[in-house]
Amino acid sequence: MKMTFRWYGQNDAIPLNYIKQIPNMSGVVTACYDVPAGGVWKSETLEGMRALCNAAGLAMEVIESIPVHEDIKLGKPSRDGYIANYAQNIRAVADAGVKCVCYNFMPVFDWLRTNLKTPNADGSNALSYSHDDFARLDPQNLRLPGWDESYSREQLQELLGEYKSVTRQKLFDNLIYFLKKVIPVCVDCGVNMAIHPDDPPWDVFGLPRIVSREEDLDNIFSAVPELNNGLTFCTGSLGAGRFNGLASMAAKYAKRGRIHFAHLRNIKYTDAGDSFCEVAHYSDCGSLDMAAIVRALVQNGFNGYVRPDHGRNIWGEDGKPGYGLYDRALGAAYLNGLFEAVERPGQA
Ligand SMILES: [Mn+2]
Repeated sequence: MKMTFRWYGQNDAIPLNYIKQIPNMSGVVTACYDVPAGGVWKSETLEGMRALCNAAGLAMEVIESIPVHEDIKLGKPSRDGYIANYAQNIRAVADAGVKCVCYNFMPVFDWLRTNLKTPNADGSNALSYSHDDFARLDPQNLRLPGWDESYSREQLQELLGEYKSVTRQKLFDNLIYFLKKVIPVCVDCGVNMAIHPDDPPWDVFGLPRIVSREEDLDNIFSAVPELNNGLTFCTGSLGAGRFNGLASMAAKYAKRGRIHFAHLRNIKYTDAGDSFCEVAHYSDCGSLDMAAIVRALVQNGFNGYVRPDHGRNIWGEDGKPGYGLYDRALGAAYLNGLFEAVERPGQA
């Protein structure tokens, strides 16, 4: 595997040389954060970012994300122009040495939590999702923690209205329409697309979500069979759905060559339903068997990019929610150990 770390560009409070100091760190996962969804990324910007990373001894081979414009998800006539821009961006990142593009196809909202700083007894804090708190949110007047308020209240209502006619089937068809246009570009320039599962993996506010469970993934891969059409295996996102068997899914999709990128983090179920909190990466801190997941990946041929996903805020750090330095660095060190134990089991 190739261990990587998310880097939010030059505005990131965590400098590249700190990232490089984490053992076994091979590269960063980044994006052109200042270009809105649907826009065109500039080659000069990408080359500048790559030069900074390389000067710090880090590769820039994974992009997270090139965002998909809502018109593509809605299947509006304007989608073809946005898909052309997307294809152009794939070629631009490939020219800058990128091998893997993570993206998602969640309508309107991507990840959702109800608290970004849930206090833990040990003085750390982390993100969490409470079923009851979520049920109290009013979609007519949303104030979501962490959501970047890219839309005004009116724009959001209009967008939610447009989605009223978009069924699960229609959203799926729109994803396949998009993939049938961009995957040939990826084949041509050697880039793997890695769809990120829905987070959490169920419909929200009546909006359909179609990348939540094994059946969804099977449908996406059979509709567009090229191996460049792959997955970001995000354990925290898939794992929030108790219906997902993570080790068996990791084994199945690794064996088929579909996992190009893995987001590894642990969560803990906090009620009998769908509430959870984010915890340290170590298996016993949460509900996911991280060792079994890593074993399933490696033993089935996974050799792609890995990053420690969300960490807690620890040691007094007040980091970007989920993206402080310390706990993600601990996560990377722990994951290095899990991988080394399976990749190099040594002599008996
Ligand atoms: Mn993830």
